[in-house]
Amino acid sequence: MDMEKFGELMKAKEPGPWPEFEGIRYPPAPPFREKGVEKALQDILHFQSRESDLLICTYPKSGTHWIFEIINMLLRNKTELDTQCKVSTMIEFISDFTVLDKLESPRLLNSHCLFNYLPKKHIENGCKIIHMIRNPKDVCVSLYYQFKKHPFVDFKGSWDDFFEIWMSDKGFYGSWYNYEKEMEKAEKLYPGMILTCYYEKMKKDSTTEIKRLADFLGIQCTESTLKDIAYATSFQNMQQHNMHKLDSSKELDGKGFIYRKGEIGDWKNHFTVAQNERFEEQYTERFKDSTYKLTFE
Ligand code: PPS
Repeated sequence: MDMEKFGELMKAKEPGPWPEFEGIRYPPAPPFREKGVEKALQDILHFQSRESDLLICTYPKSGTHWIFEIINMLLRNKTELDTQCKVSTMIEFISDFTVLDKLESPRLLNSHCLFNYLPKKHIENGCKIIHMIRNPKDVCVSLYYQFKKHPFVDFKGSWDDFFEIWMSDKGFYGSWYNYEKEMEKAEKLYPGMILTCYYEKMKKDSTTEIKRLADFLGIQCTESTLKDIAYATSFQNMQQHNMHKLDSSKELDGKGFIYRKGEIGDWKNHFTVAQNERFEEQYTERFKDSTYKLTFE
């Protein structure tokens, strides 16, 4: 979809009650508002996938824009940032899927929806999924800034208020735990179909992680190209060059929430000792059986 049109659609409505379905809140994107969440999710399930489609799956604020650019560069064998914004291929933000018909294969799609709501055909075809995961404390902080700065979310609360929203699983797309556990289950059920990338590993050693990604996608890449991609997709470079892409919050203070800080451990600047203890307790309880090993600094 044309970015200007998308921006207009988002602006056309006053902030209203957040779309909700089965106890899960969704962002006020056009399809959720126009069709209702249930119908929008059904449409995604029946989306006509191509066998060559690639799908990036993330819980919000886990590095979606970052991995989108990396994969785009690998696919195009280029080291320039894409002119498209990742939201233009974000399936739950698209009201009419025919806009995706015009895209050349392989199409690079993305979604924050739970695994069970991803296009059935994509799964049946055994098409590749790239899943990025980030430590939930930093996800929580990043989401707080999105809530605070996104004019269509209209969140006027404090960090303490947002922390409670997170703890009660009331952020967008439901609980982080639920999302990641569903993805982990799917990874076991469909061996070889899903590659999980860790935000923190990507940050600490981008070249090695990009090589792992290239291998998964079956793309040959020289060491020098890998390094160039790592440089081009560094936070500083993406922040400097991608700010013009849809990030409505930049109008507020010249800084957006999509390319905010891009660091590991910003949670330490927000969590109180008591909040950290409560978070740790919940994390230990709800994520104890997970094979995903996350680092927080
Ligand atoms: S969204 O809106 O849910 O799609 O956001 P998403 O892109 O998943 O996540 C946004 C956070 O990712 C950070 N980011 C990066 N980190 C490191 N390197 C690069 N290149 C990069 N690009 C984006 C971005 O800054 C957001 O995290 P925070 O902690 O808020 O800065």
